[in-house]
Amino acid sequence: MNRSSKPLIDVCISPALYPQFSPQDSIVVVIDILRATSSICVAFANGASSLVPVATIEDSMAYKTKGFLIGAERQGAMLDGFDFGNSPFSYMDARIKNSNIALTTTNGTKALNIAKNAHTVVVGSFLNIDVLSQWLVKQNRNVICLCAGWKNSMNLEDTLFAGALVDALQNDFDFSDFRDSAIAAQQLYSLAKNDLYGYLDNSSHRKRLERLHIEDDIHYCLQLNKAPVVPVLRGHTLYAL
Ligand code: 3SL
Repeated sequence: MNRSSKPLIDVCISPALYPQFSPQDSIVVVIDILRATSSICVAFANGASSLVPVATIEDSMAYKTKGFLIGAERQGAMLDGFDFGNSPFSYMDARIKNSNIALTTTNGTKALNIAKNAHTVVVGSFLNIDVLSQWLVKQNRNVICLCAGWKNSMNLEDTLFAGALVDALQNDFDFSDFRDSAIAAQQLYSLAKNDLYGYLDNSSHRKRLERLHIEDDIHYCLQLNKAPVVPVLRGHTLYAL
């Protein structure tokens, strides 16, 4: 970014589109509302020391011998042999305080890994929206919201959060430019904001999670400011700012 110009905000609605972006001088906010980035915020709000987002089940398992707590989700479910799956409630466990965690999920940890080439990578969710937007305002740097989606498809809940963040930043942040995807996300959020849960009624991810009977997780992840921390990626590891 030219330092004399105003920052801009952009939204990448699917990891498949991320190669089109130039994140080297930007802050990338990685978003996986259901449920990876929501659960990561909960882990740090409950005192986790660090969390390594890893790509594979084997990578996560390998951290067990290093004294880490390990988490793994595939098809929405926790896997045998792991301490946690991907429910935000499991990251409220007493073991979380001062722990080091390795986590692999279908889309969220993958998005965190592909964002590594950015200037800065942070984790976004409705659970940390105010503290995150206040921190972003202070950085005065271009922002890219990277929606994890589902296996490279766009999904509603991640784009809605990107729209909520655009909305929050618009009030305080002296943006020169909102890219079309940011405008679209913000308009989607304005349609949904009075009833996020109802708006997502027909969404593919809510339907996918229905068989797991985790409606409480979905309700939890759509609340504002329940986990007011900003997880930031340093090297391969997330820490709370
Ligand atoms: O894909 C992911 O990273 C998960 O958040 C998906 S799920 O909510 O556990 O189904």
